[in-house]
Amino acid sequence: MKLALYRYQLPFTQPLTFHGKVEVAREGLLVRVDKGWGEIAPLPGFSKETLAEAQAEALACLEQLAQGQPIAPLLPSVQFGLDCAQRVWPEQTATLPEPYPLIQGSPQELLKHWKDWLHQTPSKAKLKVARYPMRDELALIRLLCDRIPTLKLVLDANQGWTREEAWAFCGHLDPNRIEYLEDPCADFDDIAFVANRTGMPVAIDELLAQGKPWEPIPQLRALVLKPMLLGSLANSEALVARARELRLKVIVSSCFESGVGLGQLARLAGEWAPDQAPGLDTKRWLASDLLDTQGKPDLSRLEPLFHRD
Ligand code: OSB
Ligand code: MG
Repeated sequence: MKLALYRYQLPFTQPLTFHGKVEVAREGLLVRVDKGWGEIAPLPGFSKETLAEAQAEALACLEQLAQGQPIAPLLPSVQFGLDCAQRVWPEQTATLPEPYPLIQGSPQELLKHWKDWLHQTPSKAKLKVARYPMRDELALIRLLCDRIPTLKLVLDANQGWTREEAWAFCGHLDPNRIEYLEDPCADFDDIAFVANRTGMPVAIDELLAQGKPWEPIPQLRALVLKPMLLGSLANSEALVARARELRLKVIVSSCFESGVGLGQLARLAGEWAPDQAPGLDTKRWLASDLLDTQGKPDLSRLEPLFHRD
């Protein structure tokens, strides 16, 4: 059995902030099991494990596989990467809707340059909120909604507000122009309170990765699934099944993976949510990729850590 582990580093096109941590490059691992590849890339600020911890566990798993032993990794990114590498992937059938644009930048910059982002007038675009003064963020949202009457916004607060702040913010918005607001607060009780008082459609993302409790409420529109944070594919699939039961949308979302992980996330989205545009526009923020012209990982861009033929 061919086994290998590689490390990569891909610069961002500009520094990005993840829960207050500024990062200039994405670092992660690619794992190979026979002909299968997987990506193991904990996201600083979002994953509970560090890359060093993931690397140590991935190496231990490969040693066990090399000896013909079964593996049971505990870290979500390692579970995800090894599950992908060992998965039997079905033929790709669905053609997915185009990923919606992921807009980043300060309201000041975006108030000037929003046209650069939205010249192709997508039906949906995602904007981060709870980062700058509320007045500035609201002014930007108002401008975008005024200028592009067909646009619906996905807002993501990344759990950045208290109940009162979220309530105040949502009170200034027209819920009809918001596709949904992701993670306004850290706890579901607060999210439910705000959704109920303001009629704002909401979605949960980080709450799922944190394993916190939630329940269906009328304003809950979507489960946003980040498989890199959720771990085993079985864990993500259980959430897909729950979403179907509750008639919630499923949005497969990335954690700034390389082309290897993004390709697999697109295929998972094709299986789990073929009618939903996935959240894979993170690609735009990576200055280069790991894939060669045939779409295979280019070994010259990878640092080998483990190899067994
Ligand atoms: O805020 O949902 C987020 C990527 C990495 C970490 C956090 C987030 C994201 C994304 C991915 O927004 C893109 C998307 O979901 O549209
Ligand atoms: Mg989110």
